[in-house]
Amino acid sequence: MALERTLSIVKPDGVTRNLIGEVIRRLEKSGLRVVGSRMLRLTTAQAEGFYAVHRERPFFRDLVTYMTSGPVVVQVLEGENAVAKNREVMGATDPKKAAPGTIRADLAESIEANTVHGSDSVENAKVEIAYFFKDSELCARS
Ligand code: 3AN
Repeated sequence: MALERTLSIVKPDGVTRNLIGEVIRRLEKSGLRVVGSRMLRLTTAQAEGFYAVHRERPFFRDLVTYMTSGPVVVQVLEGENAVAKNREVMGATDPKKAAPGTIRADLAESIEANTVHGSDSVENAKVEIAYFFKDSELCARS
């Protein structure tokens, strides 16, 4: 098993509904460790840059509007197979299709307001972590 890092975001619906602690509780319970964390309100340019791979998708503008609608918590998680583990705890993008007991099945409001983001590969995790954090802002805990 590989020690990995991944980027997690508590999205505006999660922050607005006071679910930051509940999300982190579930992630920590799975064995993942928080090694960096910050709250911020994304600018339109930051949200567009972060979701640039979705630029041509029909939901892109709505997604940017939603992600800038309130504060988010960006955090870096570390652990064995952290990328896959985080996505397992999150559940599928569409909460209707997410497995019971996952964050999205239990807490998400819709496919857009789906409470959390998690990197989908080790390569993308590196890019996404660097988008928000300098190395010096992360505290290794392994
Ligand atoms: P995930 O966050 O599960 O990796 P992606 O990367 O395919 O999913 O999509 C990024 C974000 O775009 C999702 N978290 C969701 O907020 C939004 N999104 C994805 N698909 C749709 C859709 N069909 N309609 C509306 N929003 C969507």
